[in-house]
Amino acid sequence: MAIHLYLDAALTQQISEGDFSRPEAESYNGTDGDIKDRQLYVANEQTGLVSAIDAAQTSIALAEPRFADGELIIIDGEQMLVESGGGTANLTVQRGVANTVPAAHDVGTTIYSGYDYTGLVLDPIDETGTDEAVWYRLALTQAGLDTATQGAPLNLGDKAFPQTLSFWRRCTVLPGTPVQNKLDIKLRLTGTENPIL
Ligand SMILES: [Ca+2]
Repeated sequence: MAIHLYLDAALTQQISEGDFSRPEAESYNGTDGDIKDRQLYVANEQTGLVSAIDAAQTSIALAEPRFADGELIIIDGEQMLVESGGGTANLTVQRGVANTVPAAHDVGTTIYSGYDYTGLVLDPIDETGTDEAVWYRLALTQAGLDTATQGAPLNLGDKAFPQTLSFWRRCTVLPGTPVQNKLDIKLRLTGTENPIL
């Protein structure tokens, strides 16, 4: 999916996917036990346009290397198909796809992965050593953590492409465990990816 988890509302710190190269990790005092809450964010892949484009040009420059060949992207309501250059900051695109109209776009305008999502669900999973997924609670608000069930999935619902969703996680480390940098619990995000109509 062209949707990611981030540590910050500005979406500059993307959490790694499938491995722990950039984990959502914190250090805990396991001797006395420790509880830490953190707000996290869910957003479509996105970046800005480095220079203005007219309604016809098929080469576009991105502020950050993003997107993949064959992916739909959207800027101001015009959808484009990435033909080549995916994963780099310079894309070759097909303009005005999916019955949208090619138009000029200003420098700095945000370009999103061109998909909406329905039925998004987050699920804490732990496949490393002992299963400690029950150490995590998830909720839409920090107050909601108090009544959230340990290890239970969280329903995030639907998300349109420009929306950023947020949620909270609480990690409860029991007393009498080693002091640790807790990073082996993954947050699995599932849902249905839909074209923008
Ligand atoms: Ca574990």
